[in-house]
Amino acid sequence: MTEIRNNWSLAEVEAIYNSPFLDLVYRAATVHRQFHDGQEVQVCTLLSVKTGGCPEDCAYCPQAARYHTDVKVHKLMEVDEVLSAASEAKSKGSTRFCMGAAWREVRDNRDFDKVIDMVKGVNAMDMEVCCTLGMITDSQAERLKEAGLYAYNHNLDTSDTFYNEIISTRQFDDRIHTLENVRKSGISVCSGGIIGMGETVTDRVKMLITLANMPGHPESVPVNALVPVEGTPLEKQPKVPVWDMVRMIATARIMMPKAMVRLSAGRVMMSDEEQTLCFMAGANSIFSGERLLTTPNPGVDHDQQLFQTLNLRPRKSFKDSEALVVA
Ligand code: SAM
Ligand code: DTB
Ligand code: SF4
Repeated sequence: MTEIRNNWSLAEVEAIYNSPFLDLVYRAATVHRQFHDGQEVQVCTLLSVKTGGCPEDCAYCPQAARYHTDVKVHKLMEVDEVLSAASEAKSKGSTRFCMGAAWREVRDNRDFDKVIDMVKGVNAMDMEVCCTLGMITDSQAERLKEAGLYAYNHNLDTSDTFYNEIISTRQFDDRIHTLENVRKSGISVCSGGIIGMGETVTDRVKMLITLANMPGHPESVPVNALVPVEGTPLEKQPKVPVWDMVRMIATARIMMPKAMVRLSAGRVMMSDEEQTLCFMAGANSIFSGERLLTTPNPGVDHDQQLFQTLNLRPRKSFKDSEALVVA
């Protein structure tokens, strides 16, 4: 049986990432089947509850105030609007609902009180509720946990060494610190990154090692392909080759066998066959709906068709916590 490890070395993981393509996919698919149902894919929905106007300078992000993109700034949504979007997402088959805010960090103010009410409301709908709000302190994480937050997303995005090329307004260690606060509070950790920003394979592998060598692996690892947005410094980046996406997903799957590996941003640029390769390589979750946070995503109908073609079943919510209770 595959063991769960926290001592991955650079040379070893580079060798996995660079191994012959079909062997890599076969190995990842094998590990995937040891830990997951191969026919099950979780369908999640994202909602941008506070859009644009962000003070940070993340080079990929259309929501940074300093870049001139088409994103319209929108203040924090009202709780009832968010809850009706969550209920619609549930009716369309989503079992996890993730609310994103274009904040550098959470502040202890009325907006945070509102987010707490959103979390309580979505939790009461029997969906896994997730937030991505920027940096949080330990007491903010505890408050979110008490409100019923299931998971917190905070991506490392890239390696510690490449990080400064992409973001200057905060440090890689700030990200790690927030993830520690999330972990301590008992909230499920969601952390991954983006490929296609000009990083090397070593950067990709180093990011995965930082995640997989944590004392506990993140329960959820989103792998995003950069969606180049006009007006951002990365607008001219070439499309990520599907081969890279598959290698990244397969390597993440092999290193973190129990995690949900999420085929996240970039699906609009991929054919059905390309997405199928990603599922084969161990991806077992997608974001559904016309929009991610601000950029386009394949529609629900298209995804349902693909699920039918591949005989995939949507995964029900809280499966991980059930496994914990049984174990
Ligand atoms: N402001 C919070 C933060 O930075 O943690 C939460 C929202 S932020 C938009 C969430 C994640 O979206 C980022 O960490 C990044 O991985 C991803 N993201 C943003 N823009 C993207 C793009 N153009 N292409 C791919 N992923 C992107
Ligand atoms: C993640 O890793 N990808 C999602 C979710 N976590 C929050 C966000 C992707 C955002 C893509 C750019 C946009 O739509 O604004
Ligand atoms: Fe702000 Fe998050 Fe976008 Fe960075 S990724 S600019 S922190 S919204």
